[in-house]
Amino acid sequence: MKKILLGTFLLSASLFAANIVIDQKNNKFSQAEIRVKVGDTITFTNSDPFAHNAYTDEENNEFDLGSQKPNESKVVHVLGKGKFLVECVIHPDMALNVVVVE
Ligand SMILES: [Cu+2]
Repeated sequence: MKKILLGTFLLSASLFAANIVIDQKNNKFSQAEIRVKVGDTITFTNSDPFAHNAYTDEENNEFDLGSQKPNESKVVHVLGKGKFLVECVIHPDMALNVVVVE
């Protein structure tokens, strides 16, 4: 019985994983800070008519989306707890703080 309950719980947890959409528009990320959970996904969509990028060096969630063309979306999986800064290598003023709450 315990095993069945645990299985149900894990299935429910994955069903509740959220996807947060962040636009890259007017040389900004559409939000300055987001709160997410491990297992959530973040979709970065370039809504500008020129290339953007998104990356972080934070060791638990390291990623680099490379060059994103206009209208291109790329998805990142939140892998670890903590707090990190996402930047655009092309536009150093672009910043998104990500707080992983659990
Ligand atoms: Cu950019």
